[in-house]
Amino acid sequence: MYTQNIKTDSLGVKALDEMEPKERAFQERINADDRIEPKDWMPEAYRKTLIRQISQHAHSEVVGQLPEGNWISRAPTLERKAILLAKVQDEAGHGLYLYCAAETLGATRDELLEQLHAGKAKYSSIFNYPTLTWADIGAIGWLVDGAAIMNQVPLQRCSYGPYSRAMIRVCKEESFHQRQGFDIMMKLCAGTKGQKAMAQDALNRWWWPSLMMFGPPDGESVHSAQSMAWKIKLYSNDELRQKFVDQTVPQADLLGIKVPDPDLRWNEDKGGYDFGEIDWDEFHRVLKGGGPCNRERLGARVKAWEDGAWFRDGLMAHAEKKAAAARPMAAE
Ligand code: BYC
Repeated sequence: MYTQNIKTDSLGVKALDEMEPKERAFQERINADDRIEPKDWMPEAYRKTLIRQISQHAHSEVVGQLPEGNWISRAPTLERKAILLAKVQDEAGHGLYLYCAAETLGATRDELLEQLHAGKAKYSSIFNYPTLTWADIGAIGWLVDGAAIMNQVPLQRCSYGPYSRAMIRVCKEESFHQRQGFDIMMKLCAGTKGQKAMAQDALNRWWWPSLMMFGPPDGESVHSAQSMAWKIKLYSNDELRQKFVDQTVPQADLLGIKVPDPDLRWNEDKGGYDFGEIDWDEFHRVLKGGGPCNRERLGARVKAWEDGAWFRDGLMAHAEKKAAAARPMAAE
């Protein structure tokens, strides 16, 4: 058990010399960049933090299929349709790897999905915004997948083995996704005046929600200090957000469209962009279920689960039949 009056650093993380031997040995492995594997001893809070983050990540991948799925039947060409179909299918695969990674920590898929369907588990705020035009599919690939990569590349080196390995494949696929999004934006920006205006409108609507994907500012991020000490997170929310802005603004310049932020300017001293205040009230509203599409997204997932009951039942019945056939016949 933890002792009272534990010595912590300024961010509230327990110091090594205050830890019990098991926990200290664990932290020393983390400090030495060792990977933690499912059967290794781990503090209960580490396990819980990972289940929370990995399952939220898995839910985000699955719910993330919905805004883009909306455009599969309306993609402008057969080629765009095939590419979008493959991308949306990739997201289902990402959800699968991530649910499997969460299962290695002792959570069951049913209980994780139950939390999502009951509205208790979060998924990324970004997927509660509507996809109104084809340009939104470009903006999602460019900005949303771009932000996802910025966040997930470091996760390939996180301390939990199954999560870090899942991220390697996910990041490869996300890179392709980002390119397809940027390609859509390039085509639109090189097109008619109306097409370029559509691209600008999509950037206007997706820019700020994309910055919110990185989570609350560091000062308000309740999990960051401990998650960084455990090397679940290798960079803070604000650090990754800054990297994303610095990477993305020149891409908007190349496209010839304007980031919707009057306060955006290059800061020579810090070697990065200064940018305007994010509307954190909007972020919290979306997290609490008050975004434009929260009800629709959750409703679609619950319906998919209910509609799939016959299929799950069929699989179980088939598995039971096979298992029964494999059992030695009872002596008569
Ligand atoms: N949306 O202490 P903090 C994708 C929550 S998939 C909703 O900073 P943490 C893609 C946070 O969960 C994108 N909730 O938390 C898919 C916490 O709430 P709880 C998903 C958010 O965990 C398909 C509270 O706010 N990526 O890109 O240290 C197609 C306090 O925050 C958000 C991942 O999941 C948000 N934006 O840091 C295309 C990556 N931000 O749990 C693309 C893995 C914060 O205490 N996750 N919250 O109730 C992470 O890296 C971290 O969990 C976060 C948050 C940076 C997101």
